[in-house]
Amino acid sequence: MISKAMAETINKQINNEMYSAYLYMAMSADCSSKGLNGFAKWFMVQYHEEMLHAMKFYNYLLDQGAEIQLQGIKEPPKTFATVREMFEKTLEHEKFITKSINEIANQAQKEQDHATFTFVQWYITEQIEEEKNDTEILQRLKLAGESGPGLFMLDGALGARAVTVQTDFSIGVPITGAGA
Ligand code: OFO
Repeated sequence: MISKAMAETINKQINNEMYSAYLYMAMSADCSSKGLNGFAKWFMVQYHEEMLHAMKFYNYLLDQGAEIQLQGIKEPPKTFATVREMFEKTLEHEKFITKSINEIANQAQKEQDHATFTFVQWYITEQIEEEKNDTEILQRLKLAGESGPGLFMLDGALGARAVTVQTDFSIGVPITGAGA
């Protein structure tokens, strides 16, 4: 069993993760409307990853016998000036998520909640990957250029990204493990 305060924090984090999914879905839609189908796919794969992040927290609360309290999801921006702006906003958002994950770990330590502290380690590692991916794509955008053949090439490369995470949550979500 976890504390009420910890359940509140995790419920808030479910909302953060759902907003992440929503934000990347909005970016995917904007890329699609601009004919950038590779970027659109990359962001849609990211959407699935974020849904998994939300559902892992959701299942953790259920496993701990805590109450699920779903909150309203903020509206994401509809359009973005450039692809570079999307990735700058993505990186900025992921830094915010890293901070919120670290705060969960801090709270768990303070409460001597070893279960949550262990559980959140998966997210701490995941955030290294998230920030790294966005930083690398920003570097590639700088090298390739934001229009013409460079952008077209990068669109093709990012379109190769495939969904590798669990997308069916009716079967539960393991607390640890790669399916995760
Ligand atoms: Fe993008 O890591 Fe969850 O939010």
